[in-house]
Amino acid sequence: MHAVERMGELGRAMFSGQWSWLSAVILVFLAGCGEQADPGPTVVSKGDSSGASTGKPRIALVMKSLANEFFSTMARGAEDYAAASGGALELVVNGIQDETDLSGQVSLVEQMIAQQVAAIVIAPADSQALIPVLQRAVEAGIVVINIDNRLDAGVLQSAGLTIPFVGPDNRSGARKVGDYLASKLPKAAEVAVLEGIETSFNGQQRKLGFEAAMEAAGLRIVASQSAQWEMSQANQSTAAILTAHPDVKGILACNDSMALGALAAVRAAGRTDVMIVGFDNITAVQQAIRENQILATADQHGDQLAVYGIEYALQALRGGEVIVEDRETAVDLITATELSAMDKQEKP
Ligand code: ALL
Repeated sequence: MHAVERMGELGRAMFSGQWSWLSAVILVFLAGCGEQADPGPTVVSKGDSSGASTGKPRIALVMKSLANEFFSTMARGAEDYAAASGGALELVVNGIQDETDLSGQVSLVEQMIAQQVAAIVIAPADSQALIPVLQRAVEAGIVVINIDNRLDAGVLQSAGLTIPFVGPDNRSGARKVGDYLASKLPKAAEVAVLEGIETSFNGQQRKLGFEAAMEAAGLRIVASQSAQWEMSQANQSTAAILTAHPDVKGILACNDSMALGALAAVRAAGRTDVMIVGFDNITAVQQAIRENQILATADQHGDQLAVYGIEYALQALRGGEVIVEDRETAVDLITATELSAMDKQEKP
């Protein structure tokens, strides 16, 4: 059963692209009231990964939280690619229910090993915790490609593993977003950082990029804490930060879900003087940028990330070659200016 079929109205709206920042804010409040939309399964998958061999390579895309639009966009990009490939591959799309469900992701990889897929393209929920199960996949002869969040280089090395990585330079992406925020605030202004899951390499890199931008501009980070990539946690953290540091004028969120959670808290506090930035360029944040509610985000082209990983996997499967080279993908600053240019292109 497709994840969308199990996620209720809100999930359908998100997957169909009608997800507005307003629905995001509503979700924060629903979560806060303990009245969440149908949570659906912990582990979801799409595709016949156990079916009889069709002669085509079966490639499993293993993602993180399907409640995050970033990953539904990624899934769509992969599915479009598979459909356009004229049946060159069989795609199995998997994801977990929430950002912190590490054991759910480990068990997804175990299922893919048991089902003898040819390749696993994975966005790991944690840079270290997934390595042992991925090692088992490699030992089972499965091609493994790491996308989006880089696996820990030291742990890979001590396991004797080489897994190619496809993804952006998160530090420089965050630096661009941070520089833009800094250009809008006076020197010495107070800001706060909402971090991703602390053991995620991409979250760590984004934090470093934000810090470098703040330092260069002379802005003061007065609070920095993990909100686990989650909207509702970001909502709570931001509310607490605004109370403890009423002079905070900027929130740098390491992803867009947290930027939306921060936005709900800023509005609930009746504040109109706090600028928020995020990272991902999801549609709800694009809308909030157009409405001057959020200042900027970074586009890391989520729809292409899995595609590049699948291409890498196919290359390895066809040629039997061992791919060791990483592939760096683009990351671009998105502000109201970029969005209005994009809107004009779409509607000339
Ligand atoms: C990261 C992605 C996105 C996303 C986050 C939450 O790996 O790059 O920024 O929002 O995961 O799972």
